[in-house]
Amino acid sequence: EPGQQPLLEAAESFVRDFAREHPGAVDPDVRIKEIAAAVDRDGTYAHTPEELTYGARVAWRNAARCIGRLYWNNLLVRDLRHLTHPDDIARECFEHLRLATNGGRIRPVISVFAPDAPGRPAARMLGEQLVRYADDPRSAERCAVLRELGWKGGKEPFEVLPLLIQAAPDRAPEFYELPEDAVLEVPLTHPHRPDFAALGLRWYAVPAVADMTLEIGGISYPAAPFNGWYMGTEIGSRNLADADRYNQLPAVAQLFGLDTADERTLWRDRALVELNLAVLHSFGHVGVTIADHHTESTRFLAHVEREGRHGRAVPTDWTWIVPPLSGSATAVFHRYYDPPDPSARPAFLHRRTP
Ligand code: HEM
Ligand code: NRG
Repeated sequence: EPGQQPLLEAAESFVRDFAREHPGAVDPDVRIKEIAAAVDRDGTYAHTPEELTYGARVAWRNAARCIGRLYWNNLLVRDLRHLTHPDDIARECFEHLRLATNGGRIRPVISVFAPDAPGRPAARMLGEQLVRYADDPRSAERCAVLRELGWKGGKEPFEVLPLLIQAAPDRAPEFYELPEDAVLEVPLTHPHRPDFAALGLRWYAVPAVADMTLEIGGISYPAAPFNGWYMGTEIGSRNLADADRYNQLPAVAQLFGLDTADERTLWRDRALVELNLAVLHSFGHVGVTIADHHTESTRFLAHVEREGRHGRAVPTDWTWIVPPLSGSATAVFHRYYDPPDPSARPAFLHRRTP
């Protein structure tokens, strides 16, 4: 049927990539015929567990904005394709966080729930990440939806928001409070300033992106939350520092007695360094994995090297890879990269959150 041409083409291209990178594992022509028959019968097809694992890992490998790709082949892939009900998805998201947290030794994990099927769009998560705070301006929309659904929380600073899961695009979402044992958090302290703790800052241990669709071989998995560990600058230079996020640079500057009346004292820059230092120090202090931007930059260049030895390009978005602190002092600043390829698949794709 002509409407299925793009799906079959995408599936064939994926199966050939899989076969090329797994010599001897499958005969791609046999597998492609099998898929064509399934698509003819059902309008869709199912990945084998091996294809799913490979597909999720290559989607990470293809993420042009991600500096953490050195470990793409170690992603732990949880095959939860049999789950469609929000209650089950919520329960397994809690378990995802426990597995990923691993007592502080963060493990990269993805949980893949049921894919979209013809005429049957799958469940999806509303909200950017599994863990987010109610008073973070980035969460305003999720907060508003939660309140409409009757959620009464969000009065304290750094309150963890419930998950919001929609069974289908035309269904009202349901919400689920995260159990305490699923969310590890780190109170921020500074290596030389005991009074830093009084700022009352904290952040969660596991960045688990929940609002991107994983696309493999023409199949869309809208509920496929994934996590690695944090790079310190994400928290210290952006989440807590951006004027439209927690906007903490003035408070940090005041604590350190910096002159904020004159831009040329570089009080913003000095406050950024102290805040970033506090983030790395605090995570280290409580034994939670976090990367500094110099180390993660060096790792990324090792990744580019190794991929080159395998004859693969590393499509990269310079503007996202260069860290938002001391860019030119990191190794990734001083070169150009293969351009991002928006048509590369498998991929994590942004979708509009309704
Ligand atoms: C983006 C680091 C693991 C997929 C990013 C960014 C950083 C980063 C710093 C930019 C984020 C921003 O500026 O907001 C890391 C580190 C990891 C890791 C240190 C440790 C292992 C992963 C994993 C996946 C992944 C496991 C998927 C399986 C992505 C994607 C983006 C991204 C798709 C782009 C997100 C967007 O467009 O909003 N990563 N990452 N990363 N990462 Fe990673
Ligand atoms: N900047 C966001 C997180 C985006 C993804 N970053 C990662 N991903 N490290 C923030 O919350 O600050 N990951 O999968 O590890």
